[in-house]
Amino acid sequence: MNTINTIYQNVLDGDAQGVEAGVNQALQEGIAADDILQQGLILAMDEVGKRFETGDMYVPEMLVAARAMQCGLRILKPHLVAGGVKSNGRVAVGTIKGDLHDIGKNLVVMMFEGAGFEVKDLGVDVDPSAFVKAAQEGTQVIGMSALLTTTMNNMATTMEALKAAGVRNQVKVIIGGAPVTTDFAKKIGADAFAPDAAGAVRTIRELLA
Ligand code: B1M
Repeated sequence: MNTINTIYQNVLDGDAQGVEAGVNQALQEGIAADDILQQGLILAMDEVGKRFETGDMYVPEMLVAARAMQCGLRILKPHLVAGGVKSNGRVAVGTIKGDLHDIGKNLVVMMFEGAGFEVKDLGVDVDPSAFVKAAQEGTQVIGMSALLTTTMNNMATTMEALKAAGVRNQVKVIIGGAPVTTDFAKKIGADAFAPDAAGAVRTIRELLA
């Protein structure tokens, strides 16, 4: 089994130490950090999702797999974040109210930092008022992440809160997460949707240009 496959398998098994060892070994072998991320860690989480859907995996195993993935991400972070020196803009990112999924949001935060943005990570289960506060404090871009069809509508609630507070026109809003689409972004009046973390960086550069 090659090192990427070992990492993939260790995420599925929830073997955090195995994932750390695999990621370190892959880096030593000169495998690009982005390949380790996409082909090892992210692919494994996709498989975890599929197994959850078919009832072959349950929430506790999903959580253990997610923790193992996060251990790998921590090692990859300095390799993905290519030392941005000057700030390209101020961004506040959070997972929407009611939603605790943070792996994708953390990746987006990392990529923004790597692209030289000053990032305020608002965490998970973020109340609309916290996004409003970030806008009032001068952030230029609000980033919202949602992984659940039951929570994505809280993005619309947050858009309303930004409007009600009179700060909607001071910020650009970008949204993402598995159930979110360009059409949904248009529907709720967000400025953009990005399908992944790299796309999110490209998109906010365009929005701020
Ligand atoms: Co949950 N979960 N989960 N879960 N979980 C999903 C999302 C699900 C699709 C699984 C499934 O059924 N196949 C399903 C949602 C179904 C639906 O809504 N239609 C689901 C469910 C049902 C649930 C619970 C309700 C389960 C339960 O309790 N019965 C529960 C909800 C808890 C809550 O949030 N209130 C729950 C809980 C959990 C865990 C806690 C166990 C764990 C999360 C741990 C954590 O995040 N710290 C977990 C996990 C791990 C998953 C899956 C397996 C993996 C998610 C993930 O991290 N993917 C997931 C299935 C799946 O997605 N395949 C699933 C990897 C990550 C890199 O991808 O987050 O999509 P993602 O981010 C991507 C893009 O979407 C994008 O960039 C990233 C990649 O570059 N992106 C953005 C994300 N945010 C962005 C923001 C942007 C731009 C791009 O701009 C700001």
